[in-house]
Amino acid sequence: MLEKIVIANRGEIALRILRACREMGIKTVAVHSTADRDLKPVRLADESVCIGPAPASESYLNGAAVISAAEVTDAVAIHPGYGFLAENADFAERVEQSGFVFIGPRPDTIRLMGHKVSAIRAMKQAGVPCVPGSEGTLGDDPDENLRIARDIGYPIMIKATGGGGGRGMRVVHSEAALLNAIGLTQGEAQAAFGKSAVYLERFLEAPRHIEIQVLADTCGNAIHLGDRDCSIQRRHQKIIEEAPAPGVSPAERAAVGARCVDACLEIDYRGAGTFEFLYEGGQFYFIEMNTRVQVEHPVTEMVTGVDIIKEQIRVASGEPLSYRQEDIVLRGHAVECRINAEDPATFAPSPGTISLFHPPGGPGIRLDTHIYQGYKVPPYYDSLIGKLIAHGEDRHAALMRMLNALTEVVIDGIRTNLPLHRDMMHDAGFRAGGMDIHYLEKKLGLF
Ligand code: MV4
Repeated sequence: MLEKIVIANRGEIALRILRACREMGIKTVAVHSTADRDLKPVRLADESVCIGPAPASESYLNGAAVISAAEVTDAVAIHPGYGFLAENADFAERVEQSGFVFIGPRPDTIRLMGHKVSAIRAMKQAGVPCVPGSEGTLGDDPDENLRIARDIGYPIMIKATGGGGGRGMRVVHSEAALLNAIGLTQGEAQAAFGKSAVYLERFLEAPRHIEIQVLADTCGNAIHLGDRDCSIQRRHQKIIEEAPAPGVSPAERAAVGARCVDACLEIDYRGAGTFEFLYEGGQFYFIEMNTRVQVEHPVTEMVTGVDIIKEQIRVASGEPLSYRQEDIVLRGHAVECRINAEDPATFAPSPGTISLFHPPGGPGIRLDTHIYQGYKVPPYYDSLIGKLIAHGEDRHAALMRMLNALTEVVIDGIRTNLPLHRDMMHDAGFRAGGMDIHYLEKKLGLF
């Protein structure tokens, strides 16, 4: 088993990884910026190394500094968490070339999945259902592009291969608008990502965002841990996630999960991964794969009982997964509310000192957070300060526990989105379940 791990992240996920290491008897090294000296995981880790100034570009995104920290502490592996360097194939490659274990997929896999067109091609090849679309990126023959679009059918979405987080996308409703829209999207993509390549997909008007969690080891095993519904989002930031996805039958889940497992075996996947789908009209359509642990992994942990971080570490050390597919049984329902340090009305970041903190508790309640009373939320990083997770025997029980916990929790001194979460627990659409990706923005009046 890996003896000492560098945790190349901050905040709640650094603490989550630290706890998994502790349970496994693995020593920990926290790396941190000058702004994060008082971070809880830094205080709790066996060792810590300051890797640079506050801006992430000079600290948490500085791959050479992270690898140096592993060198000076005699660590054997690096866990990247999510964000920052987690899906940087060049970083993963340099970690391995420097003689350390990268806790994640092989660099080539990260690269393949990081390029959306190659990811879709690989998944289609492996039998994963994809959105009807162009075979690869578009060429510069207008007649050919019109023909491709006609075969797909309107409305169509033009997507830049270099895009992400909702950038570099455009919807076209008719053939008359296609060629101009392709040119505009290519121009914007060139300016924003340095690559003008675009591809086409049938535009799904009101899908849900449902994803499948997978785990694969280096001994030839791959399993899925069911699905998560992440449709409650605003401007591509997920706000509430849950597992399992409401209204998806066990048979549908097993079928799409099996396609994902087959794809993992086909591409020789390693570690934890997420297949992202749009779900509309009872069909799953693959859009992309994430090669990291995700923010919302706890809802899957609550309904499966699997510790996803511990499995990542086991697999990275060459051990087989602790579970076979038949061991995975979903129990009850789990919901996660992302708690952000932001103004509840304007969504503007709200850094500052937490003057009062009362965490919630009770059966089925989990709070993944690095905050404490007196902690100063720095202004340099994203505004996620914690994740409140409620588990119950069914969805209703989980929501009632969540509402209780949201009522109990006190975070004073900064503004948070807790009022939005409290409101959502009473929202008729959300309570009914199965709302689409536009639901929250429509409710907030953004559309
Ligand atoms: C789509 C789509 C509709 N049809 N693709 C947005 C981010 C990127 N990762 C994929 N996205 C979308 N792709 C087709 N063919 C709608 C979205 C989309 C979306 C997807 C998931 C979660 C939230 C979203 C919000 C707006 C648009």
